[in-house]
Amino acid sequence: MSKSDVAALSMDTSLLARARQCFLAEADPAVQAEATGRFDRHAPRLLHWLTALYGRQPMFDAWLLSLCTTLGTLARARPPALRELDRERERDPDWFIHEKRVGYCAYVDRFGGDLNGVADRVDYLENLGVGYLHLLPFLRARSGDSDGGFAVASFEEVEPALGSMGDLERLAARLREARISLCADLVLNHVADQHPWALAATQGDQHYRSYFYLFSDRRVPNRYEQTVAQIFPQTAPGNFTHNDVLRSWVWTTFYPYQWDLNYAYPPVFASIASALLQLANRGVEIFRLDSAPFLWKRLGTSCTNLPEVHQILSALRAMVDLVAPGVLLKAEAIVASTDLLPYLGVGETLGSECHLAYHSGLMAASWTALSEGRTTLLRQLLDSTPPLPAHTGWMTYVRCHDDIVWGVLRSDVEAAGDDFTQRIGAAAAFLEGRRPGSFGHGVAFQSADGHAVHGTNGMASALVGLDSAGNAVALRRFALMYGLAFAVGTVPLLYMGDELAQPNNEADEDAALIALDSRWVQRPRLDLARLQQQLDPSTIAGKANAAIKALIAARHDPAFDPQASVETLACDNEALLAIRRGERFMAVFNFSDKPQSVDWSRLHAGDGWTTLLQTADDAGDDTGMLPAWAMVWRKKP
Ligand code: OTU
Repeated sequence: MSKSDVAALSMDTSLLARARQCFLAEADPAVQAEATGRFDRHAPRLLHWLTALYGRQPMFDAWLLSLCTTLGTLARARPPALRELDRERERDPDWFIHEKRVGYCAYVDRFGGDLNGVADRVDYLENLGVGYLHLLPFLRARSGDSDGGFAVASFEEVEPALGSMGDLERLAARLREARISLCADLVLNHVADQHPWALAATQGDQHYRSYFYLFSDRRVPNRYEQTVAQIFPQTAPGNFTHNDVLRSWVWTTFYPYQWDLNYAYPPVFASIASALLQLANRGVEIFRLDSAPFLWKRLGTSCTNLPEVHQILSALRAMVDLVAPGVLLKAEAIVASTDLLPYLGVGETLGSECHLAYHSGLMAASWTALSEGRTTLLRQLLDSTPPLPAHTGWMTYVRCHDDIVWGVLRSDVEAAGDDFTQRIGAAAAFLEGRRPGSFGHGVAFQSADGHAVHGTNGMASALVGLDSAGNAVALRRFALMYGLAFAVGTVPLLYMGDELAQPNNEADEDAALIALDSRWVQRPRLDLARLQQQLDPSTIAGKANAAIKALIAARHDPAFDPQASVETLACDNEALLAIRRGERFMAVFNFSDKPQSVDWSRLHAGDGWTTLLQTADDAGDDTGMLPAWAMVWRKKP
């Protein structure tokens, strides 16, 4: 939405006044002033975005007022401990930036067996230095295939094998005690075909039919297919699935059993909004907004990143600020860098959208750099990333539960004058061990024809070639990749198993899953034998663990300012990447297989600077060479 559009939208002040009454009705006098203050600060924004989205719908006013009544009820239901957190964070909106949090991401069953088992591992996380725990989907999923839980059958129940809502509340409280924020997925683009909304639609309920995109024949779907990409071209080709009971084509961007929700129908927004706030009231502090780019469709477009998507997210943000201001929203938008920025509110006059976003372009570009032995694309990406808006941050990561989605780099590669398929195809082939001299043991994802470039799977250790040899050089590559994410991120993420350098998942019991969807190679169970070795420096697990802990510790040095933005430094050597962050921190990374000389004084990091961290002996020496794949962090005391 452009500035003029925003200005053109006038606020219906009488509606706002009525909404205020609905929100504040029955408010306890003790919190009345606080609730009123929040309403006056945030409700105009909420109303603004909801009017933009739904203002022309019949019965808009009545719908909005009933939503505000629900929000008031949810605000009053917020438990005292969470209210305290809300107040703390309202006073300090940069809390998640300056606390130098490190995130940890895991599947409940694979990490702890169930939610109680995860609670038993809180000490482990605390010890590691984690301040944020993202648990992959744990709500009740459909039976049978469920895309790792991303096909949600109930927002109100925990998957029975993982525990109960009570267990979730206890785990959240235990984490809170340890100052670890619990992050959960809010899968808001789709629900499972077994979700009550989908079942009601199948039974012919008109209201619930409107929750989905249903087409009686292929005419309209065919037109959409001309401009809409495919996420799983091999295992779930096309974006529509025929439903025999409904005698309709259902929009299913992902797997056929994941039905896209129709946000043009206001009750969908209201349902998802309450699902979010109910989970927030149980202690979820951060929501990973899964597949955020897909929330709105328009013929003739890619049906991703449309302006309405940003209106929906801005409305959710205003709602969170109003009802649960301690909560953070994180965009999972795996899109080109230029499309990514608006998720953090860049370019919006009213500012606030998500607090955090994954920097997926940086992740993919760092793997490209490792395969090419040169940092040109990485530098280009860092240089084209503008400074962040206030109170927002990048989630940086080396690996996650999904593939490395290469498409996010297409426009950057083309801007560099290169052919995407050729250049990125070569990088992917390298990581997948399909090129002479390659050390990677990755697995191609959904691109079996050998020409198309789609995604690459694999644990970090497999992609850097650590699982087979476990040698010092491979370990340096591992530390280099994590070192970059930790040096440039606001909240860097550690993916479960990487802190022990776990190899690709080859468990027999997962063979069927892996054969169907190779993302399961990077979804192993926590290796308990390696866990025992975490402090043993003679083991690979112990070495990787020490490397990760050193990074976490180095970030806590006062010279490392997470609020400062990252700048690249010229060093006339494509093998190297040199960055500075603030006045007192800089780092140099050698992405090549050969030693490179570093001229510290040219980088203005000579006199008065000392080594904060290094991954090879003597790498920080003023006159020294930087060995192959080594990294040095320097600081000015
Ligand atoms: C997200 O992923 C999840 O992270 C995946 O695990 C789910 O399968 C998917 O949503 C459906 O719920 O579209 O914008 O290429 O990166 O599917 C993000 C694979 C997504 C993922 C992609 C992704």
